[in-house]
Amino acid sequence: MTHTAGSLDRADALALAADASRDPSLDAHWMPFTANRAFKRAPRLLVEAEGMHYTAADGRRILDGTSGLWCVNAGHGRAPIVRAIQEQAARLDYAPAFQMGHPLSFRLAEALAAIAPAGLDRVFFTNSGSEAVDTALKMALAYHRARGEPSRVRFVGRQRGYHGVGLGGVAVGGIEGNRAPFVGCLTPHVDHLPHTHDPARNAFSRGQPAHGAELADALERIVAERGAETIAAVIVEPVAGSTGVLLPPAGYLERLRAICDRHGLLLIFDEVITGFGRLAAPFGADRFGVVPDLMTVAKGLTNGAVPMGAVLARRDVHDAVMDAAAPGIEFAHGYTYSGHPLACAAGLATLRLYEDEALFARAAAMAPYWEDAVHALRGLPHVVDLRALGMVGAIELAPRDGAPGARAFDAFLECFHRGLLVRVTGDTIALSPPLVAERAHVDTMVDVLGGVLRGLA
Ligand code: PXG
Repeated sequence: MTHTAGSLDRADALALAADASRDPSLDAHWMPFTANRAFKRAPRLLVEAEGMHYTAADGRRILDGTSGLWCVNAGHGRAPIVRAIQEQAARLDYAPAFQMGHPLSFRLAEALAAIAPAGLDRVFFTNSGSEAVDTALKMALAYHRARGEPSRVRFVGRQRGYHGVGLGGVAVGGIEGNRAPFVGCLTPHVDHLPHTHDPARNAFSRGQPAHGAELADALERIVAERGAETIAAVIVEPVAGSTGVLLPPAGYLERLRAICDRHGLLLIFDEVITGFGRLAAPFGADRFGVVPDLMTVAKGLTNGAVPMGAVLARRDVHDAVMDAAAPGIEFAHGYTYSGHPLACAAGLATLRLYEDEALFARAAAMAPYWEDAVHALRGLPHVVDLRALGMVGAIELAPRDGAPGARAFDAFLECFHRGLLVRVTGDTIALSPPLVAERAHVDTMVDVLGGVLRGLA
């Protein structure tokens, strides 16, 4: 076989890129939600993970205070999940998702329905939280259309909501920085509830904040202005995660549920972060005793080991769409990798592990210790609020003059330097350790954070 010079170059380049003995070039990978230029000047690379720890490229052990990105709820490198993925990859790598099937997706749907809040027992698989959100929005439209109310095309989201990065999720999301660049092409049919973060009344609350249930009444005003017959659904995170761990005021979610029921709106809970034990209950819906009509999940569904998301639908929402459809495909939606065999294998092993190790109950048992540990940071420099619920925590700092977010980002860098991984969003440091964390891990997190806060400009 003869080679042209071009293909020799190509072979050399491929060999070079794959050569694990050399540091990779960082140029080609355009990184997500990352300050690419700064990162590539001073990269932070992780190369291994086990249990509660990462190993950085320079060999340092890093305590994982964030379950990766809120997803590795059972801790890293769990053997039953690893084995399930390996075995599935060897047995059936891929099966077409449309008009064909394989047994594992049905098993996983059944397992999810078994642990989900009562009534949410129809499951649509996606590959991410963003896809789950866009799927749920489409389902809401399909449901109303099926029931003879095609005029219900509007959505209600909430300020400071994060629902991923699909155009639907960005439209209902409430982060201006994410919306503004795309605003011209987003659905104009969206209103936003006010967010519930009210440090003036609720700073340093323990558990759910006492003040703010009345903020749900903004939904009544939107309904009055737009007309109930134009609104399909309301979407909120039970606890807003990405924008700083904003807890729902006592009574707030109940009130949203009641207003939705009064006006025939579907209530969507985006449980991409709050699902799978994060709030010391299986789902936020269980924690708060409010059941939505549609629920989006991802992240902890597979312990982060294979990408996967899902929408759980109330049975009658599913049935309405099925019953109204002409023969053939009932819901014109789906992904090549919906219910991917590797993701299903990982999901089944993950749900089993949560059950075998009673990790949601473990989170509930650790939560009071966790809450005390987070609140022990009160009084340290710059701390203006502390929030904790289940195994989530937030440390809100006063912003530096003229440089919002800079103080918390410095804290993140310094924590990493001292061997602790945290997340920052704005001037809030967010924590969400794996549910297998021991008290000693919690103590280390608070010790490191205390030291970092004391040294911060
Ligand atoms: N909904 C919610 C509530 C989320 O938190 C998504 C949807 C989108 O999921 P995907 O899988 O498409 O990313 C999310 C994702 C952070 C952080 O540290 C949060 C997310 C993702 C990355 C970082 O705040 N949430």
